[in-house]
Amino acid sequence: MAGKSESAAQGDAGAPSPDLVVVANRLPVDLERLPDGSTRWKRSPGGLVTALEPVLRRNHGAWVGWPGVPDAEVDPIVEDGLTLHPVTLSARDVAKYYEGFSNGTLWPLYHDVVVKPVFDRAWWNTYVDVNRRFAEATAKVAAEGATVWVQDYQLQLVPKMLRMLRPDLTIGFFQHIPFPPVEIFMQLPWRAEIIEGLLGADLVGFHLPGGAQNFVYLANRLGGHPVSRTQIGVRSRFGEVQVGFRTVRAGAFPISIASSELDELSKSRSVRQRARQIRQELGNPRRIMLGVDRLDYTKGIDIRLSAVRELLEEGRLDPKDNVFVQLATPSRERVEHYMHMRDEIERQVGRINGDYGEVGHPVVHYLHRPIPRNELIAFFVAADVMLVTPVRDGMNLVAKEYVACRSDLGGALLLSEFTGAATELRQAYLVNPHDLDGVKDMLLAALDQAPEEGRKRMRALRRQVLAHDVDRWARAFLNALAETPQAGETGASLQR
Ligand code: GDG
Repeated sequence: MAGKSESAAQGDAGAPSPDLVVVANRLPVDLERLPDGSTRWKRSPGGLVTALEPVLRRNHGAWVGWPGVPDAEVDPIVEDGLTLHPVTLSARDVAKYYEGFSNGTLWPLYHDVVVKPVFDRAWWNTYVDVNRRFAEATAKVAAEGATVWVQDYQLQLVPKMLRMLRPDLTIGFFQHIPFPPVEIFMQLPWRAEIIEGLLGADLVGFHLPGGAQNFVYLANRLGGHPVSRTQIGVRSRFGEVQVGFRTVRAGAFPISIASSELDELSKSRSVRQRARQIRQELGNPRRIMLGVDRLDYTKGIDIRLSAVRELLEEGRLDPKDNVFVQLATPSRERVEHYMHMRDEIERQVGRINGDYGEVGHPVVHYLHRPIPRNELIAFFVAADVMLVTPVRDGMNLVAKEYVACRSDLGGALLLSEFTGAATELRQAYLVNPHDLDGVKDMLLAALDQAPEEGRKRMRALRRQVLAHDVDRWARAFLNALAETPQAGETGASLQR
């Protein structure tokens, strides 16, 4: 189908056909099932929605995604000129495509094989099937010559499938997690299919140049052919791969946060007050250490706990005037590795408190539940040292959020070198999370930093985070997509 389909001419929901379509595993709203069996929509404000909403609204945008509950057959909804198109997933789809192939195979494989990926053929078949349904749903709604932006590792086959259905579209893909080196990626039994899937896009974006390089190298081995500089005749900041008559570009677009919004919120009187109250509730310790993560084995929560434990054992950290708060959001609770990891972390927390806590004064305060946004911001404002110690992380937005919340120039950021954020946040206390002694020393250095040194570092970190916000990220990607060789006229005239 080369042209506009019936339903594309007039969107299913009665709105005009969108010139810009975002395709993501999840919609920016969650469907909630109430006890009486009825349903209602609840907004789920993530960074991606904040970044993309304005540009989507300027372009009669649409969003294609799963509403978050299985077997929900719901109609598209129109909200302020933005149409949301739900893709239905059955409970079996969720188990095999989402929990299985996405989070039991691709997630560990792309994060340095931290745990062993499971290669299951039935999971793969469902991944192909669900990707096809996302591609078909998108093909139905996009206007003639529209721009489509596909997000993340759950949908890597969509670019190729969509191009076959709608060759008139300009297609971009952004990978939010790392893209692994050849030695690791080649383990995947379906490696060629994934690379071919991604090569359906005109532009494939990654957080770091290394991810783009890995992709171009793999594409060369498994899919198309890289275009040499002499062939293309220009110096390009993008890697390029020739696929038949098409040229696919790959480049780095480090994602960020809505920095100024967070900066403002963190200065509000209510947040400041709550931050003071948090310190009081913690027993007015001299120093508060903080961790904020989805409970995921890539985030290195165990490493921070080991560092704190050893420092207590060695008498280098006084349990009377130091506390560590770990806020852990429940995540992927039905995936096996996540169940084990939760048990292990809670055992570590229990041991530290058993050995070093007092009644009414634990050393580690651990919450396993989602925290409201404003409460989280108050914790950022209260924390003296923020611990971000993943063994691998595509970017890590928490590190940037902490910095955006410190207009007082207080606090210190302890940051793993294995996060994407570490390439931008050079004035953080950088650590190799595999070197426990190094983490311990750096944690003490951050806790004991001289106030002037701390302010100097935080000022530099804030300059970076406030200047490079998520809006800039979205524009950079869409501009680069509009400049790709095949981008149609509609792509070039998108209101960015
Ligand atoms: C993936 C990549 C990449 C966490 N707990 C609560 C809460 N959060 C918010 C944080 C932050 C977001 O969730 C987590 O983002 P991260 O970037 O830290 O990590 P992933 O979820 O793994 O994200 C990552 C990202 O995609 C974007 O491309 O940076 O590398 O793995 O915004 O603040 N928010 C609230 N309550 C919580 O309890 N309100």
